[in-house]
Amino acid sequence: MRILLINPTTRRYTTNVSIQAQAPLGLLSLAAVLRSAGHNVKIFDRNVEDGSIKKYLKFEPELVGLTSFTGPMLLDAIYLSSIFRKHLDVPIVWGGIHASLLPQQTIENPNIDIVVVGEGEETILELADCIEQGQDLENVQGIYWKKQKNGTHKIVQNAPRPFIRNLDSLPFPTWDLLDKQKYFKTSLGWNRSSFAFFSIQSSRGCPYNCGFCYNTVFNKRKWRPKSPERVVEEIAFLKETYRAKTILFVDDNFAVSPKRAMKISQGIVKNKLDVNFHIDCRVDLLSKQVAKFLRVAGCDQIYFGIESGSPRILRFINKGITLKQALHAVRLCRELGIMSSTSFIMGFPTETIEDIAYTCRFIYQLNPDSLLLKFFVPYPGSPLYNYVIKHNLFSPPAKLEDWAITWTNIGCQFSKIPPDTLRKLSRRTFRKYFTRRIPKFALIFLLNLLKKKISPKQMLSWGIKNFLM
Ligand code: B12
Ligand code: SF4
Repeated sequence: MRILLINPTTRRYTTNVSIQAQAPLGLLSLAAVLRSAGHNVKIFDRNVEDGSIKKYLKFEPELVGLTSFTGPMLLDAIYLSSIFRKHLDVPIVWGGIHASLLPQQTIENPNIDIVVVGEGEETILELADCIEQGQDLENVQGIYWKKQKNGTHKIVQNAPRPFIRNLDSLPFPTWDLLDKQKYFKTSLGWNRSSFAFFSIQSSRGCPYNCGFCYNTVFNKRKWRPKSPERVVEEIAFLKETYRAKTILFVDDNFAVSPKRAMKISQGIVKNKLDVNFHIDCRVDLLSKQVAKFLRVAGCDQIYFGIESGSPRILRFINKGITLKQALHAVRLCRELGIMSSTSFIMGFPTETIEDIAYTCRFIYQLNPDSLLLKFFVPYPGSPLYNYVIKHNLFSPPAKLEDWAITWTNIGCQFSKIPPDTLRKLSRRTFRKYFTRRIPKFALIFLLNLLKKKISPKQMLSWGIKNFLM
């Protein structure tokens, strides 16, 4: 069966979310399973090949699948669904995080026939087989679908699908389906790692319960790891096949098991894989022993979600970390030569100007190598989403297309601080942080300029965006 999997773009609709093109790993994983079963799969990534609709219509797919995050990319996904619907009489299937968190509302959209809830490898395969053989979809677990009868339809919710038991059983993602150069060119990085990075998901889910995170509903607080051996094999495959130099682990929480993290590190060293890699880690999970193992194996960047410098807010969002742990983790990175990348979120419900002042001071004290300042958005499925609805701070959109939200267009105030003031405070915090690091950043900019990794125009626009606006 010919199957087209689409990664819709956010670029056309906003610049207010992180929009660098990254390979759509979820689709690569679905494609791998489908291809192993003999299906003919293509991937259309609108982030890197914007105007290629005609090319993919010519492929005449017999099933079109689209992925979804909450946010402006939904507008593109709806648009593309309508285009494919207009030209082809084939099932339009939605999956991914947004569709999984709000399946009923998603399936109500007239351009969508089937919604796959949760991880999609087993479901898409069963779906493709059923559709190819003209069978009914009654027994496919994990879907919402439109059952046609006498020219009309009714929405049917099938039984949920259990999690995949053994993630090692999944085939390697189909990187060969992508023009990798297109991703490498658009990625910007600030450390020693190569721009040409490959992503790997070495585990799924997370046992924690942070208030703003999708995990509680999507992964039901379960953490399911691939074995260290399998992870090392996947790195070796990317290295041998594509000469991969940098690996980005896109796990929700890479280091839930310190033992596994160390075993993966040992495997990388033992097999002389000679790669750099980046992970996401909670500050309370990074011990000196684990950090040393990671460093020796090539870890040169760790991304920490710290989120606030106010102990009260940390408790409110159920982050379960302390500022002391954050300081310790960042210091450890500095000591070992690992770049510390940190994220903070402003605008949580109940947050006050004093809380933001704590955050600002804490960032200054922490002095991480990189800083991402975001604003709170109540993503469906998160505990704080329920909180803001309960406290009448947010009315959830009634239609799929109205979920094209970002902090700038959401039109709500969740914290005690008016949005304009919050924006100003965020800029001030960033400037204070940045000013202190000017010598270091100037050097990095210069090196990036010399190596032609960044153009003077990009540098200028970055400066204007962060300092003049
Ligand atoms: C890498 C990443 C990015 C990359 C882009 C990735 C990409 N593919 O385009 C970048 C850095 C650009 C990014 C940006 C953003 N991201 Co992001 N990102 C991730 C991250 C860490 C990994 C995604 C991934 O590759 N997962 C691995 C694959 C295997 O899983 P998957 O994509 O979920 O796919 C599986 C299923 O969902 C399903 N499936 C997926 N698609 C489809 C399609 C079909 C047809 C079917 C049947 C099934 C199916 O099957 C797949 C295999 O099981 C996730 C967290 C996470 N661990 O998932 C956050 C995450 C997806 N991001 C998130 C957010 C909030 C953002 C931003 C808004 C951040 C910001 N403020 O700027 C932006 C929005 C970007 C946009 N396009 O709109 C949230 C999404 C919440 C939500 N409700 O949608 C997440 C969950 C993080 C979090 N903990 O909150 N992100
Ligand atoms: S924010 Fe990170 S630690 Fe918290 S629940 Fe989500 S993935 Fe887990």
